[in-house]
Amino acid sequence: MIQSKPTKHIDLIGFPMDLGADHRGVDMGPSALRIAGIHNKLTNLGYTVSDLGDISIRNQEIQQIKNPQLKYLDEIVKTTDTLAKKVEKSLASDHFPLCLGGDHSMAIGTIAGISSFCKKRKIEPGLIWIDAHADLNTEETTPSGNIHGMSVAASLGYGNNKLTDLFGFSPKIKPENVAMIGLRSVDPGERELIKKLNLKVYTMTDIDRKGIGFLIDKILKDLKTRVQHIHVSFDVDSIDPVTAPGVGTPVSGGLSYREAHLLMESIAECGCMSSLEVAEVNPILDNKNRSAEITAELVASSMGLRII
Ligand SMILES: [Mn+2]
Repeated sequence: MIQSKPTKHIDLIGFPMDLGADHRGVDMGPSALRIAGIHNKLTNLGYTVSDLGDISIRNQEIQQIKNPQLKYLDEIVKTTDTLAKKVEKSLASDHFPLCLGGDHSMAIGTIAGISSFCKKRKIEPGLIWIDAHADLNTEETTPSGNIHGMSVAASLGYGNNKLTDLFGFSPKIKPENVAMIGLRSVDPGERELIKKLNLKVYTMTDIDRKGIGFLIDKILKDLKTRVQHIHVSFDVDSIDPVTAPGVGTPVSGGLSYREAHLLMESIAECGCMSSLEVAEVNPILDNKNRSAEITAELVASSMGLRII
């Protein structure tokens, strides 16, 4: 059974990272989310919120790509390690870490911090990955060399050991404790890993057929029986770009506004989420900060905001 529940104290941790992605601008995501009022939306729900500020990340202009299959590897390893330590410290203080991205390479750090926390307490972590993409590439399979497409693979122990071995252990999470939902753009190498590890993957086709409410309830019910910490990693590109255009890598055919809310409301109802991250808000591609505002609303839904 779940032991850890969302606490009343939320730590906001900004991760202004765009080294893991091709489209520039996601480094402004944390700022856009703050401007969208994420802090107030959470205090209005009764939480105490501490904004721990942004993790310092060196920008692209003062760095070089050493390995085109693993772009900006060193800086990503260094900064995700810093993030991991902050996340672990937040959890150890019985706070709820809410990480604001930044590209999705952030998850390598978030999940490492959670996993280290769980390991010390001898509890099992679980992951709900909400994304248009699987982020299951490695340096061998990546079509782009962008590390934001490798986060889940690294957490499962696949890929370059600098990415898999944060805190000196790997894997960070077991494949049976991962569920992915919203997928609609999967590379050949990722497909192979999904099959090899028998990952629980729910694509947009599954959502069309069975409904988001049914699927998320099924995922939560399954995870609750086997893990004691559920982390939700929300890539804003899971939402349809017609609704949320300001994302790092837009893909047509995503979640509608209401599907995204029902998904987050169902997670709140479960009362079993122990950490959350939102990734890939890109203000440069956005329309007057609309995508960040939608994301802030979805975060509020996942933390308990109700219509009535
Ligand atoms: Mn992603």
